[in-house]
Amino acid sequence: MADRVAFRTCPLCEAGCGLEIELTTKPDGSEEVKRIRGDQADVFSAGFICPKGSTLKHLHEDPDWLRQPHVKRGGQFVPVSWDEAFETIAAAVGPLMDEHGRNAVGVYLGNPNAHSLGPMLYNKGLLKTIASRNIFSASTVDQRPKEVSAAMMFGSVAVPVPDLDRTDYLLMLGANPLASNGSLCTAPDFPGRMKRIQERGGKVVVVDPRRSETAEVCDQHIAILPNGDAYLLAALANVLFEKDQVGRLADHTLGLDDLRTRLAPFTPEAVADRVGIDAETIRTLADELAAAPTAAVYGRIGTTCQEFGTLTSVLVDVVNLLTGNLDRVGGAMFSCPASGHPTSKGEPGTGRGFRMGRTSSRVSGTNATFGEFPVTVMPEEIETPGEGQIRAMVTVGGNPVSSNPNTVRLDAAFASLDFMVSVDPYINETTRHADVILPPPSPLQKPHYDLALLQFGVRNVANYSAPVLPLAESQMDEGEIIRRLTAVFAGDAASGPEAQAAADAIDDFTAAAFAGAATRDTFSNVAGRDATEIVEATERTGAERLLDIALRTGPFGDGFGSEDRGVTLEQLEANPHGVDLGPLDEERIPGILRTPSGKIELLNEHIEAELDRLGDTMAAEMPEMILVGRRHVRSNNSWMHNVRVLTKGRNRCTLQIHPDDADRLGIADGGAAKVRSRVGELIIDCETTDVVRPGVVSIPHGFGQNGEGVQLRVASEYRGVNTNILTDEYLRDPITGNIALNGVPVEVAPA
Ligand SMILES: Nc1nc2c(c(=O)[nH]1)N[C@H]1C(S)=C(S)[C@@H](COP(=O)(O)OP(=O)(O)OC[C@H]3O[C@@H](n4cnc5c(=O)[nH]c(N)nc54)[C@H](O)[C@@H]3O)O[C@H]1N2
Ligand SMILES: Nc1nc2c(c(=O)[nH]1)N[C@H]1C(S)=C(S)[C@@H](COP(=O)(O)OP(=O)(O)OC[C@H]3O[C@@H](n4cnc5c(=O)[nH]c(N)nc54)[C@H](O)[C@@H]3O)O[C@H]1N2
Ligand code: SF4
Ligand SMILES: [Mo]
Repeated sequence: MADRVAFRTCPLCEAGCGLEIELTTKPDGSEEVKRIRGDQADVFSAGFICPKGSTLKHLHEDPDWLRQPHVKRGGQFVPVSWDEAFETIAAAVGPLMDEHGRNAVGVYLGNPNAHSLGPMLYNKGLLKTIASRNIFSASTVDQRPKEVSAAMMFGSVAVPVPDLDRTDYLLMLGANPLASNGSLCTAPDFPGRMKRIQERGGKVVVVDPRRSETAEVCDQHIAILPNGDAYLLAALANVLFEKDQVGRLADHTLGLDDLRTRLAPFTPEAVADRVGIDAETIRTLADELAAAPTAAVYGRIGTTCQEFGTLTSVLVDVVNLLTGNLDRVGGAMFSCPASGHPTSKGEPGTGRGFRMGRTSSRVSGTNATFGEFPVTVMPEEIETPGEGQIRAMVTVGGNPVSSNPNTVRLDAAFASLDFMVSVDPYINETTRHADVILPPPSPLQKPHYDLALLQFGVRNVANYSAPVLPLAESQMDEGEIIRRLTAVFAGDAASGPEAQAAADAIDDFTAAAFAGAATRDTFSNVAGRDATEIVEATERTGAERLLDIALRTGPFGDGFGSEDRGVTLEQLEANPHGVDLGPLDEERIPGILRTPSGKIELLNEHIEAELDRLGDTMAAEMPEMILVGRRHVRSNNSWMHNVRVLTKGRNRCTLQIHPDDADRLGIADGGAAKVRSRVGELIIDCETTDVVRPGVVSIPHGFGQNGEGVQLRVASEYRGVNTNILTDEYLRDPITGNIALNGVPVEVAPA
């Protein structure tokens, strides 16, 4: 019997499932987690959970999860106090920045930042204080093309999501939600939502070079050649233009006729060879999309992490527009997050739109997008001497040496740094290079609100989780870690009461900035009010205070008394299963558009150049073998292989290869293959299977935690290799510099 039951949103992936956590009290009065299940009463996930969700207990109890700061002395990590850790950082970065300037410090913000309330709220201040131009994040190994596409078309990072619960037809490209549980589309129980499309008579079509787990359960799988999506979507648009179904949005769109002309060469017949799909199938697909009562096109990693990432992302929404399904129930819609929307300020036509090229990187002149350089230039910026060379790195919740391309080169670059600090719980491929590690508490010890991911919700919901378990004496709240680190970079005290006071001042400053921004927003429910009064009206501190301000001044908020009722943090605390704010609204356009024209902008110089390139490469010869990635439901990027209940069983880090290719190359099922790309080579176990199309091989990422100095007892035993030994940092989406992790030319031979 449980002594207490707590409810919490799972922070591990974008689905954000509600968890029911049973705890018992031990004789010493402390609590222990007994069991974790899906929370049946959760307003969004209704009991759904994947195998990872129940492992928060294992993460919390993992002996390799650091529970106090560590500093490297004589090549060994030793535990130290927080004050000592921050003093060590201050002693190194102060002189380093004095001598070499602020650009000598590089920052990498990794994936878990999007799932952690403290960093989400305080990282901005940290970056501003470090004031370096060398900022990198997981966004350019993942989604930057989608963000830039939205910024180009809609004027802000308002990414349309498929209205899964009401659509009649879902066309999904390069996504495998049965493994990933969905991305840039927050939909707990994505598999169940897909199934219900089928149950109500709808159709689900999956476009993927691999017959993925999702393809297995869909109505039609189309095995495309890697990187073929832009051609396919261009051909679909080409056919759809003839059907004239844009409807209401035609008046709110700029460049429709020009785009029609530009897409004219991309007929289904013209692209068929390049995409590996016959013209008839493409035409039928276009006809079905046009005929379905409602339809949504959705593209993910297989479409963003490839050479035509931004163009493909634009074309996904062009097809949604051409079928009349953009911004319409059952189509591709815009979420309205309770914490405020990126487009909430200003009026249509008042935005600056997407502009490129204001900053370019020192070594290769690569463009920054949204104030960040793509990770693809990180190695050259660390290696190349001269003014502005990166000599120190700060990583927060990231494992780039595992997750970024050409990992061998990046590993050597990290090893050459003068100084490195990591906010991270583990000693892994990346943090082994750190001089100081500042570990966050476990997910069960943190407050949670999905500030980032609810921007992509297929429903509007709000769900706050208080920490389930208290911090140990030796631990520090993650928001506090970021504030203390910020104080160090600001040159404030690194230890003692003065350091605490500096961190508190940063908190107050951030709260004032949040409230100030809300009162200056003409559309806000607190417009024109006094910001100080708003800060004082919340009786909280830290992340909870910022969250309370964001929620109460957001589109569903109580406006600190301006509205009779509305979302507040207090209300969310009283509703541990979340608050449902309803399905997404249609006809948000033109209201949410922030492009300079106030319209959906379809073309610009970047997209035009990409369309030219698309035409130029249509007949290009394909490499003999092409590498793509995949995920497994029991793993999570590079960091959950230390949980034994997830990694047990057969080796999942295999090269999937078609039997015809295996025969031709002399590779036996279960045998080993040597895979080589422009940048590296590795040896891997083979799995001969017709799930991949001939000419395509697939390797999952996030494996290979067996390097020297890695302190992950379970993960290091795993028989895996890192596929990013093969991925090539110079294979990029040209607009964003985002890495093309999919579509890497490789040679495969028996090992
Ligand atoms: N080949 C290939 N490579 C890929 C991909 C692919 O499909 N193929 N996918 C890419 C994608 S989509 C992404 S998003 C990136 C992700 O790559 P990264 O941004 O590097 O993120 P993770 O691999 O998730 O690593 C997470 C790090 O954060 C630490 N961590 C875990 N929890 C917390 C926490 O609560 N707080 C803090 N501070 N740290 C924490 C972990 O110990 C680990 O070091 O990988 C990319 N790499
Ligand atoms: N279990 C688990 N869940 C996760 C993660 C994890 O590591 N493990 N990572 C999380 C993160 S950070 C993210 S970003 C999401 C990603 O979520 P998804 O985008 O769903 O990612 P994947 O499951 O890798 O599915 C991508 C699919 O694209 C296909 N593909 C590859 N190249 C191409 C191509 O050129 N065209 C087309 N059409 N398809 C192609 C691959 O074969 C693969 O099936 O998952 C999140 N959820
Ligand atoms: S799908 Fe799994 S990992 Fe993702 S939020 Fe739900 S339980 Fe957590
Ligand atoms: Mo990701």
